[in-house]
Amino acid sequence: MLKKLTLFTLLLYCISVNAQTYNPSSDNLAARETFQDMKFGLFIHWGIYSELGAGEWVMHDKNIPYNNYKRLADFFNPQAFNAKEWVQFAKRAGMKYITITSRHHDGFSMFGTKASPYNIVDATPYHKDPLMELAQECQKEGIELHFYYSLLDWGRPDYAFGSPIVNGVPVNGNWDSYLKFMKDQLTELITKYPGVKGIWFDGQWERRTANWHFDEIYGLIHKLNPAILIGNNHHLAPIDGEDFQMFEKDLPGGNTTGFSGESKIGKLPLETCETINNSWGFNITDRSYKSVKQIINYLVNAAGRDANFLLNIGPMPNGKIQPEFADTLALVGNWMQKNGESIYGTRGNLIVPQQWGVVTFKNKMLFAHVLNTPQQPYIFLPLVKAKVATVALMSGGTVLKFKQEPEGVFVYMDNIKFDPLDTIIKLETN
Ligand code: FHN
Repeated sequence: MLKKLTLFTLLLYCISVNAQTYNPSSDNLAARETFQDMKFGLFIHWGIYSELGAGEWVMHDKNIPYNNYKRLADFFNPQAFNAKEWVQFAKRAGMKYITITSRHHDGFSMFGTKASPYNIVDATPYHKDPLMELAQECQKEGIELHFYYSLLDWGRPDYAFGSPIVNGVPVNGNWDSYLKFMKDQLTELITKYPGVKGIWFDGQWERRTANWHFDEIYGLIHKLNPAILIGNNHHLAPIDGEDFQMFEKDLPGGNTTGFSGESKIGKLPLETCETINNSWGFNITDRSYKSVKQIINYLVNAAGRDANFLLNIGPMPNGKIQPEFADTLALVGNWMQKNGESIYGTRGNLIVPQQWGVVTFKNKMLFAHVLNTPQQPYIFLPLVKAKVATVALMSGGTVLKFKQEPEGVFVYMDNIKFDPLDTIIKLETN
């Protein structure tokens, strides 16, 4: 009997260890709301790889040996970097937060760190910490700062890239040493840099079967600052300890790029990231610039699905942002200035995306974003329960005819001049 009881207690213990153990603090829950309100952020991939103008995977793709690649640090000297200009660039575009690579898969730290000499302050002629300048400037200008942090490292011997994994541990290298290194760096990023609000992990997918000790890593972050939002680009459903869920190059629910095959939409705030051309890091031959219309379309579609949009640029190695990006984003910013009411602070997923577009809402106001010409002379919003009082075009205020039925609302679109970017209709409910 005693033996049975002990086994039962052990079983209960195992269940409780594996069950949800993370209880987000009230500050963390408030930070999630703020995060969802912001809707539009700037993703920045910038590192010594930018010098080669061939994207952030260049070391891997061109098979550059680590010791040769490391030479890039000797002449990384971004004299034209100006944190003020980057923050103003984001603000001008209508973005409310910045997520920047603190360390990418090449393992080079773009911040001053005591955990490795392979960092921008100690290993380059620049000798300054751009992330500190950015953090201070973001704080001054009311822009949230999040750090991208790579779990994968192509060069560190303790990571031992390519090592087989047995029983959750890489056979080669020194897993404990690597985990400690990451914890030391994360501690620096969270305690030294003012106003950091989020950590964006990436690279778990390289070692799917390894035990990453996320319970310890997430636990440490939340111990240092319970309000920090943790997200992990593992392309799976969120795991215990995470605060938001991200999607790469696809709207939540989509899988055009093959990243999200196993991803299930969870209950956390959502974010989707996409590139302004086809590259994350600076790519000198990539001219596939997305148009203003494509960017607005993606942003609106993300908001309608209740997700933030994190739009990526890869600044040049001198620290400047190429003019093509600046021109496009200034126009996106103009649009946001005019139409931001229908995006910022709204939530989505009120109704499923329709052929004509999506709906966002805030308090008693619904915003129908007509992105595609409707197939009928009206749009239909299924299952709107609240009583609709007025319906009007957001731009100009023209009042529109509508009919509310138990199955939803019909808004008549006769004689409407459609806006090729987005025709926004405001429905005020009681
Ligand atoms: O390999 C990275 C890639 O370089 C880039 O950082 C993107 C951003 O979402 N994430 C990884 C691919 O999933």
